[in-house]
Amino acid sequence: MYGVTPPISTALPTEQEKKLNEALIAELKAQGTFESESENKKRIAILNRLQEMVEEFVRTVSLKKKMTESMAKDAGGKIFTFGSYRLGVYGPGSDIDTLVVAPKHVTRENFFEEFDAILRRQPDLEEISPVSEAYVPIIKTKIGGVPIDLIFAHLDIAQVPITLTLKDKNLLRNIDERDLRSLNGTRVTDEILELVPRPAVFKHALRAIKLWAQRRAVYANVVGFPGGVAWAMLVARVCQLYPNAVGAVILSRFFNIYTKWAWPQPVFLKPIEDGPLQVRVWNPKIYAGDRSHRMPVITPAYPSMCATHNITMSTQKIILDEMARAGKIVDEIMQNKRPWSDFFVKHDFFHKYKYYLTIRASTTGGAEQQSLWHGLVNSKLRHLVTKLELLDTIALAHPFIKSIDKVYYVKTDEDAKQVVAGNLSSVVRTENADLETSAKKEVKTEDTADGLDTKENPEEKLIAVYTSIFFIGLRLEDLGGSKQLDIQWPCQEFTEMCKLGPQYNAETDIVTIQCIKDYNLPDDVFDEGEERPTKNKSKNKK
Ligand code: 3AT
Ligand code: MN
Ligand code: MN
Repeated sequence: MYGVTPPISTALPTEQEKKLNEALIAELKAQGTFESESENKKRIAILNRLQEMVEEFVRTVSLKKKMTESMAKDAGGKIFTFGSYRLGVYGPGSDIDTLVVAPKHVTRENFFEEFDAILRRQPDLEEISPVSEAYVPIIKTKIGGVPIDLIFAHLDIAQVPITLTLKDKNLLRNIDERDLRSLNGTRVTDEILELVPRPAVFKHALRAIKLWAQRRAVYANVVGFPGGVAWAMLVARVCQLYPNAVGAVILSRFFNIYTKWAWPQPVFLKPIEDGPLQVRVWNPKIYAGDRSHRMPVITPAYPSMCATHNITMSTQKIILDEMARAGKIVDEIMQNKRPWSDFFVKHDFFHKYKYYLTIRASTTGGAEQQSLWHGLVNSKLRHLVTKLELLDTIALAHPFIKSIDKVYYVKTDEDAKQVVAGNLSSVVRTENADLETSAKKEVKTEDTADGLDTKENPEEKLIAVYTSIFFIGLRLEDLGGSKQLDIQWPCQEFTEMCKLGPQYNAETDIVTIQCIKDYNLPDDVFDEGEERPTKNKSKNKK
């Protein structure tokens, strides 16, 4: 038996179900979610190289610490993966999330010095950006065209043999919190894969759920929707309940189960385990915070945590509405009345509401600062949502999962102030800002060494103003037109909260909030040829 209850059905798939499943996989391929065989091979080759680099790293550090050559070699070192690569649901744009595990005597400082140096010696290194002070310290790189996230943990053991697994929770003894956090991703994904009856079925179903959730804009842990790990566990639980079903059947059961689920009853993949550490394990009987989780989905590896603690009243409602909608569509697909492509149709967020809050985070501090400032404001959005939910004028506050990121070039400080205030008339040039990579171009290619100074360009004298706009759709309570919408208090609290973040720079950063009507949404949120909301149509909305 897989999971905490017996299966609901052990039925084998019918011919009809097998056909529908093949159609589903064909649609996933047509949608471009799979990677080509040659790209796949490239990832495997890079992982093999990373394993060799880690062995070299551990050996070098060991020798520096006066170990003999043979002891240094036996010290070992091993890479593990987590994230979408480990779960087998990665696509052409995915990174490889990699954990480097080393023995006790190899430290995190060694990782950011010695291992960083080994990476920089790779001839096909394209980008590298170490962030040693992060909550989970990380080196973000790109090697041979493949983005790779590298995190580090050292264990309280003298050797890390290639046969080591991270299953044993006693390995968590005598390590610090950063090690613990770094190990968690791999330990959780490894367990999920062990707890599903047929990993191949799980991967197809999860690939479909992931694409659906992204298209419907309900995939984003930071703003209050399930993230990759939570969606994976939700799919895994359904796989446990239907151990012999194919992916298409898992999907149809998925929506049926979770729209009827008795939330806040938690979703578990196995009973919660106790362990050897003084750390908090999810437990609503003890912790009031855990009792407030609306749709708890609990990670299986010790120490168990809730992967969905960010879900709010509004996002829960949105998730359940989307699930109900998807359930109807999948039912009709299963009856051969519709194609799978209907299931993956894009969201209609920018057509759904009459009022939208636009939250504009700007900086004159450059791309790197905007990357930090954007991240900070983004991480506080769900708090704005919960504050809005408290108002009796607001029925629902719907955060959108993406922002519009631009960089505006202007001539003077005064013009920059205008842009920050939303007046774009003095803008000389506009670009889309790629915050993921623009800050991370710390590369050592041949042309950067002398290239930077030779690029004398009159445009370099312009001032860059980075601006990200976040959106929250508002559904108002029907109060018979008696009450005015007053959102001043939540907005003020929110901006103050943003300014308390350590990433905020009072000299360069600003956040402003506006409430606009749907027909005033910026053009950028609509696809080419997409019909815009108009004043007339707006009247009929709430
Ligand atoms: P992609 O296919 O890479 O887009 P993914 O699910 O692998 O999807 P990520 O690479 O962003 O997504 O994240 C992989 C895991 O890393 C998920 C989560 O456990 C962890 N993670 C990601 N971002 C953070 C973060 N800011 N802080 C802590 N952990 C994170
Ligand atoms: Mn990833
Ligand atoms: Mn990643």
